[in-house]
Amino acid sequence: MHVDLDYFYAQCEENKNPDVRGKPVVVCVYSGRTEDSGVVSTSNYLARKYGVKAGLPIARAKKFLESSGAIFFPMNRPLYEQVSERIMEILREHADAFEKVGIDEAYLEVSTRTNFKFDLAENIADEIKQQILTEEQITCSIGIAPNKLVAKIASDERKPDGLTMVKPEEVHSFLSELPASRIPGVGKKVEDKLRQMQVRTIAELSTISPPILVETFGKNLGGYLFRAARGEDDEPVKEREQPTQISRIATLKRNTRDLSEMLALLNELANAATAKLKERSMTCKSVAVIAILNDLSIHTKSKTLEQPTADEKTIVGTAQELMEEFLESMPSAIVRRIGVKVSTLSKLTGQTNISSFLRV
Ligand code: DCP
Ligand code: CA
Ligand code: CA
Repeated sequence: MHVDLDYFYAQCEENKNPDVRGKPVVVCVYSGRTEDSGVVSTSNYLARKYGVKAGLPIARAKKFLESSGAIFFPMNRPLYEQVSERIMEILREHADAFEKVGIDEAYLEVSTRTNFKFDLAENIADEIKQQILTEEQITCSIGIAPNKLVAKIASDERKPDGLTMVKPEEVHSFLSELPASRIPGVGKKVEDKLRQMQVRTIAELSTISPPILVETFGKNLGGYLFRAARGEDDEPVKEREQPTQISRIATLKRNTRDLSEMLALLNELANAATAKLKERSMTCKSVAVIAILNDLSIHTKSKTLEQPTADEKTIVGTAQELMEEFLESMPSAIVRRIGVKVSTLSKLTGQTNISSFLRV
């Protein structure tokens, strides 16, 4: 099963700002250079009717939507991450194995719990849609198929609020009429090349011989296209482990034991580790610095924080403190490379429910 949330960022904004319902909604990534510079991140389906979609320059979107009453929002990533996190927890409960593949989509293995019965999978999909709608007021589209590839294509078939089931005996007919561009990974470039080969549909793609595909697209992509055109895919749904630590290491401009010479790089590394932490919606409870000396020996010094954090100031400040202590403790150390590591990680959201406490 592949689940993809509909016009996700824009739907989050609609829920947060109920007044905008019924109007075109556009979520923008402002670059900050001029008032309207930047691009559209996504838009609701009403705005799409005006031709406004991801990647369009904001100025053009404004033109397309002139006097439509459209509302423009700056991207509010933390909000979307929180909503996503809660929805992923719902999805996880319905799967034998669960693989999140982006902020708004995931694969669910449901073979065992349905005993390979597609009708039971359809019931699960209905339940999921209902539960996400009730708990988060978000609609999604779901594809059910014998493998990940076809499920992904199917989830895109009836958007928004779609449910498309493709049973094994239907894979061939389902795919054949679709444009080749519906195959994940077939972007503009591949599509152009295929068009030069008179290939528009997946059925047409399936008539191209493997040697020609490999010659045109290389071994990997060519082989993938050959199998994809036949709906073949045997990738398992992979549970992704949460990382237990995040570290960033770099080499100093020159060897030194002068903290002031290290500060700029140290701060940069601490900021980079913090950014990664935030990207994963996580907090850390320990911070460490790593020092690799001119004799290549490796030293670390760490500190446990009073409470979990993802705050730059705290992490940068702690890293500086630790490096200072390290240098004092090793009066002869000449440092070549430095690093910052954050560990004892936990999820920022979902922490308030009892089950996540019990899991620790
Ligand atoms: N996104 C983005 N820039 C892009 C594509 C996507 O910022 N070029 C963000 C905004 C989307 C989110 O990722 O809301 C999910 O991307 P999707 O491609 O799944 O698009 P939507 O969920 O917005 O729309 P759809 O209903 O077509 O799935
Ligand atoms: Ca989506
Ligand atoms: Ca998506």
